[in-house]
Amino acid sequence: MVFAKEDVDYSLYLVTDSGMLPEGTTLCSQIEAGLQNGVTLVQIREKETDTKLFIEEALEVKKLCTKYNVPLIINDRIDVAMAIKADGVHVGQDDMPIPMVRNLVGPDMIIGWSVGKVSEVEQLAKWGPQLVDYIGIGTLFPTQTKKNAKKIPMGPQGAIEVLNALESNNATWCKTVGIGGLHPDNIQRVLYQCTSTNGKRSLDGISLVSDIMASTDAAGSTKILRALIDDGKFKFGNDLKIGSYITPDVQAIHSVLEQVSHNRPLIQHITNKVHQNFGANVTLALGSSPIMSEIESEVGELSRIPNATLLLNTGSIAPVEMVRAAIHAYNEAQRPIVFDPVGYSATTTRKSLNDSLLSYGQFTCIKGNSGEILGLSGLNNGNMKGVDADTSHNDSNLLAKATRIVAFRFKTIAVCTGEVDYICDGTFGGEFLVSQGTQGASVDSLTVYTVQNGNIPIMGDITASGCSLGSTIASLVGGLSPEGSVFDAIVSAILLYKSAGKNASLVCEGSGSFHVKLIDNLYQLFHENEPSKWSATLQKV
Ligand code: 3NM
Ligand code: MG
Repeated sequence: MVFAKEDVDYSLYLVTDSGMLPEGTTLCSQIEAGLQNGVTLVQIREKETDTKLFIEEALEVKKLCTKYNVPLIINDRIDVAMAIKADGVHVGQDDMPIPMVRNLVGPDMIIGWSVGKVSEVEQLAKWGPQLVDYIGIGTLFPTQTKKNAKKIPMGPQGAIEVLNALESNNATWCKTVGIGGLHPDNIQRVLYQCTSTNGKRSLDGISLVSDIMASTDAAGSTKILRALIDDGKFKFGNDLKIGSYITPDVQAIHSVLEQVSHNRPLIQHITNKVHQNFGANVTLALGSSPIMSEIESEVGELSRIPNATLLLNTGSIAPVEMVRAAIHAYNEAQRPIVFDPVGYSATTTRKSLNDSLLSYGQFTCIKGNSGEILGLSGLNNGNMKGVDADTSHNDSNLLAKATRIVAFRFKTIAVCTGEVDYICDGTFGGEFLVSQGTQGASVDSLTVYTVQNGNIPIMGDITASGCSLGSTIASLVGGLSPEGSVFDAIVSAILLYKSAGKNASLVCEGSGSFHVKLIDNLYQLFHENEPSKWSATLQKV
């Protein structure tokens, strides 16, 4: 036993599989490439290897690990781990029960356990600090690596529930790594999103197989992973400043509109049929270019156009593969995505569709009506009739709380719309710290702002008025220059929309002309750019 348990670095944990080695490489050459470039922990996981060969290989790997001062863990084979004096063992839910493992290996060996459920966390907490040292939380995303996988991918939401369970059961000693389908395109957002709600912990690292083991350039692949973990920042929005936490003043709003006029962003709408025409006109009124594209093969090109922004509204959903490709492309291009989970929790179909899309990316802004935000927050699951805004949700404390929860959970700027709109920035500037959560800043510590302009009931008498606030937010966020503040842009969009809505309601003759007047007023307020004259007001809750 070389390693004191508290000195183990879980940040980049390589699990082996000699079944996927590229030609010209060996188990040891791939592991050494990893060790030379930032792997901090190694697990030999060889399901098909006979015992004698397993031991020979394990001894070779042990030499390498010793050379690079990295602990070695053996999967499942407690006998092998003891025989070669490995630093630890890793067992799954269907392997030997943990108390028996501890009896066999003694107090000093590291024991890891594969965990996917809250009940398993409760169990390890009952056992106390002497038994499980760390858990592999998975399966996070679909993976080809684990044959006959029994577990359904849990996404970041599932990992957060496990982290919360560790905190609520006081299992403070237990370290965590995420596993399953982790690759350079998702590890930063996983590390960023997966924090406990009390702000005290995030994953201690990521664990993966194929990204290194199956790589034709294991050294290069490891370097990329290492840099992403150490970077500590999920970059999206092309260096747009996220989370200024500053209440925008008239000057800031004026500047947002100027930037949009100058940059003329392209707003790709993937949206419901009812909203398409209205949303395109709203976008044009705000000096931006709409493109209503649902073509999978062009999302990459579109996302790389300067100031491209995606509005994703799930009211009538495009093919799921197409939508995922779009989320991936805009995240990859570091361009903003505004997500509108239409009818979230109105039906189980919509809930699972939205949940699945939410697990596939990072969103700059999540905007929903009170029913949707309450559903997303988990505060009133399923209590929603249809997709329209439900005006019965008017408990302001509850809505502010739901908005905070959504902002924190998705590390996004959450907007809850209704007679009063609630806005909360849960982005923490896009930064993450392995192990440290949000450095103690909890969901309750987030500031909520409201935008009000009295009741405008006629807003509810036209279709897609909520969806078009999404278009407005997307235009103002998308039009920012690199030094612009996303939070300011979102607040500006809501103030603009509510002011235009009020003006339109005062001069219209009914819902038909309200529709037209709303576009007129958005156009006029945007082009005259005198936010001091706007009637909507912003307040801190
Ligand atoms: N355990 P890759 S998923 C070994 O869910 C293993 O417990 C899992 O491989 C779990 O990084 C997994 O190639 C395979 O996706 C991870
Ligand atoms: Mg096992």
